[in-house]
Amino acid sequence: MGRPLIAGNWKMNGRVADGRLLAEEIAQRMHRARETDEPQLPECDLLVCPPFTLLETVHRALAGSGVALGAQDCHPAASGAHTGDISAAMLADLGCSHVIVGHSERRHDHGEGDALVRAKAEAALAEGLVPVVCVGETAAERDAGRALAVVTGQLAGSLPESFEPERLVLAYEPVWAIGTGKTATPADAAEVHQAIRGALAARFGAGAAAAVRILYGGSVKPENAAELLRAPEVDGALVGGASLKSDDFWRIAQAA
Ligand code: G2H
Repeated sequence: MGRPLIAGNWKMNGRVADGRLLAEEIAQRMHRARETDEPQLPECDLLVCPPFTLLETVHRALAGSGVALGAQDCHPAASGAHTGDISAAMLADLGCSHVIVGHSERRHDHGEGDALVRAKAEAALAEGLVPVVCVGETAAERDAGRALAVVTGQLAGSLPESFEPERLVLAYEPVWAIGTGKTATPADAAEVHQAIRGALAARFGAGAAAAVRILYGGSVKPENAAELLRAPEVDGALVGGASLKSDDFWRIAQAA
């Protein structure tokens, strides 16, 4: 496995002062770890994805920390008459290097389907951003024994045409485990991650499939991070609720 990625998805949380404080706390931990070796620098890459309204503030607070900045969504078009939307170019302009696309909350709250998610991922790539493409099954789909079929189907429809493993991140987030406190077992996660890796190998070749990072997301906490991150084929975590406390986010990073 390559270097893991721990990504914080702040979702629709935080006013400017909250975002600044949280980002400053993370940055300070990074600076302190670099200067004193105690606590140790996490052996992973770190990414935070605040809401659009906090991107500029967080970008400033993270400057020089080595923590990357991402957004939670983008529009597939570069500009134009799309009231309320934000393009990948605008995100790049604000200092983002990553953007989450196809998160289940957008798939469900906004009816986003695979074709739109793919278009967003393509738009991100065109602006030099790394898309974090999310897939995951619902509880009903899992109970019906369709988890792997649903996830590989979403994958087939959501991935951009050109696939460069270092320019793309995947996230498996079982919908039933998101914000519910229910976590997939390491074996559940490994089974789906293996299926994702297999589908990627069939489409893009074994080398590319092995090199792409596949994150697990869904109620990742300091208490369960180590065992999830040790599961086969798990290359990091997409952390929601627990990324809103710098201490928890840091402990998860230390577990990687
Ligand atoms: C899944 C995850 C982050 P949480 O949505 O994307 O959120 O950790 O709160 O389940």
